[in-house]
Amino acid sequence: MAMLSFEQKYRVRGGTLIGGDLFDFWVGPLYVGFFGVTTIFFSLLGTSLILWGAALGPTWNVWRISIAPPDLSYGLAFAPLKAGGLWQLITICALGAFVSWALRQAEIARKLGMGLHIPLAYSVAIFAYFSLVVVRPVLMGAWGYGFPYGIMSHLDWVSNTGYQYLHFHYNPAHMIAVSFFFTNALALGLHGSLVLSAANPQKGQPVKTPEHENVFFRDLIGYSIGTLGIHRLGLFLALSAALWSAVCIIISGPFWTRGWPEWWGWWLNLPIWK
Ligand code: UQ2
Repeated sequence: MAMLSFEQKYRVRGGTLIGGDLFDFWVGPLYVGFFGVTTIFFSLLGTSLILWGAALGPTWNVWRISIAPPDLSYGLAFAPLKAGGLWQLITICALGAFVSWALRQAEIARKLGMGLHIPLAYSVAIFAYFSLVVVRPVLMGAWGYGFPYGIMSHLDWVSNTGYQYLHFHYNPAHMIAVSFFFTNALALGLHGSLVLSAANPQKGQPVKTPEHENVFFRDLIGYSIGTLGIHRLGLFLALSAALWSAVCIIISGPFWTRGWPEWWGWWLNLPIWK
């Protein structure tokens, strides 16, 4: 439930990272701020460039529209707009919008006297994207190693890139990332179902408290991580999943060029087998 009269108390000046009072105001329920303006700017410009790229053809089928990065022959140089330059500008706009959004989160958190956990967590998602379209392409010497912006085309890129290393599931960092994603889904499943089951008791029964939640898991597995603990665990699992995903793609190419199954040769090559 929105409590605008209560929220009014917290709608105070200050906490901005740049520009002082400039843009330090609200429009309806939304805070504007310097980074609200830059978010809108990069989003509109980036979306316009995507539409321009789509208009260049060859299709308006939303599943097949794709804006490709430059050919590998352009290396790390700027490419002509119709030959990957649009992809480069769109990438700059995307990063501009994402980073603006993170800084907007930081300003709002500072206004409210909160910790910076939210912008920090969101920054890890930005880093996962950054590692795909900037870190790895720069380490490999060409923007052409970035992924194309299209619904089917980016899936094709993932499949092709995976097969270039024969069997990507043998990538040890990929194994760790996948394990974190699955464990994250398990933890959120446990948490969501536990909270809803406590908040929705049988007919005529009062809503239950965290004491009941603790007892449920102590009865079931002899351990409850607690209400604060489950959120710390969830944040850890989610950030770990994104960070290991970044690791698994950054090492593929810049630090390992053969098939990933072959990497496990280190085990067979141990001197203990001699
Ligand atoms: C819990 C608790 C919650 C929860 C959940 C648990 C009251 C509302 C889900 C149970 C979680 C445990 C035992 C950790 C499971 C570990 C992994 C790695 C999945 O105790 O406190 O708060 O939502």
